[in-house]
Amino acid sequence: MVKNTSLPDWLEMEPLGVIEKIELLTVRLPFVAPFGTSVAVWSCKEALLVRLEDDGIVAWGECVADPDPYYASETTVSARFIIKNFLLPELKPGLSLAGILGSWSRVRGNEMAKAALENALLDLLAKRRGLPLHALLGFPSKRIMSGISIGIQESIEKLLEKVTEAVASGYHRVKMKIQHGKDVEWVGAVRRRFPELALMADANGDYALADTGHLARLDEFELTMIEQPLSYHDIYQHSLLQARLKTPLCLDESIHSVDDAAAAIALKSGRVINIKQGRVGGILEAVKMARLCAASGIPVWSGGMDETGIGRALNIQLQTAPGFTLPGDTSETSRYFHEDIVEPGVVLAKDGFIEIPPGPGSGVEVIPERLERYLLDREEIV
Ligand code: OSB
Ligand code: MG
Repeated sequence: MVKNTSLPDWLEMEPLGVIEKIELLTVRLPFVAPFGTSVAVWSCKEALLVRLEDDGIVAWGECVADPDPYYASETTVSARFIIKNFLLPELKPGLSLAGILGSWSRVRGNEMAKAALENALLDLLAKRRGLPLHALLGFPSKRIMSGISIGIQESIEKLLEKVTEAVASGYHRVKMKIQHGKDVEWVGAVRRRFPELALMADANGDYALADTGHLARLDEFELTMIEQPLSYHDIYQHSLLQARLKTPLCLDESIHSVDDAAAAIALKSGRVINIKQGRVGGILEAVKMARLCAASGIPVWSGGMDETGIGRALNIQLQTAPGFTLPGDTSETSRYFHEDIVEPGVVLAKDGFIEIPPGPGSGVEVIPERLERYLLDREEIV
């Protein structure tokens, strides 16, 4: 029988038991600098958090949805509605995690809502055993490669400044956001200044197939990849574009499940996949996707959604899974926030790697006074 999850067998069978307390919280943390993309400019991170408490253990999940539907169709409010009304009612104490995930399969889409609650359940299961999440999943600890995603800048000079800083910090690759009017010339300027840099561009769906000739002008800059050049929900047209470009394409927005990844691989829609566990329905689906991609010769990396320290810690744990062979969008905490709600924050070693925190579960702890400072609302469900 094909297993339904990537969990070790013993964990797949074990009943979850009663969870004493379940809360949904919303936080809003100001960014150090606004983050611009072709679809939106965000000046703060507003996130829905799931907090579970049981037998003295506190576990957390973070929903990657924004308050707006500009990156994805889900929002903080839609995710809260789905979690409260359709996901939490399935948390029956006699069910194992695999059983709970199975019962959620009836809920179509809403991957970000599912991931948030799955994150918290995995954190709880790991903490009950005193294990870091990667160990619970059966993956040895390792040092994690780092990458940085630089938002759209006002000028090429400002962009070169940002890239210079990133290179000095030791990031293993730099991603720059592009959009119509800020693409070929801007990428060219960065490439001329940094001829050897592992550089990629992310368009967040700003182009159409009719722009093929224009996008082909990026080929001369030897980018490691171009991320989601075409529509947020397209897989097929990317295959037509990929056939015309030398540069590898990478899908982000349009991949929501292992089946989507399989379609993209079969169609040759790209040569790389950005796996955001929050976008694909959680860490277990992400692990399965990475495994399928590895078996198909498609390298993957962990994307980010400018998460608070909770989500970033989960993304770090995920990157111990087989298949994550490229640097992800996991950057230092100080680049996003003056103050984050967790400790320890993410800091790069001199060689640009990130160490996995040794603590149980996600490895980070929420600091109550800081949570309070950035809290918008807190609702006790159980
Ligand atoms: O397209 O990868 C993206 C942030 C928010 C929404 C979409 C994207 C991003 C990033 C930043 O590129 C990733 C990060 O630093 O967490
Ligand atoms: Mg992207």
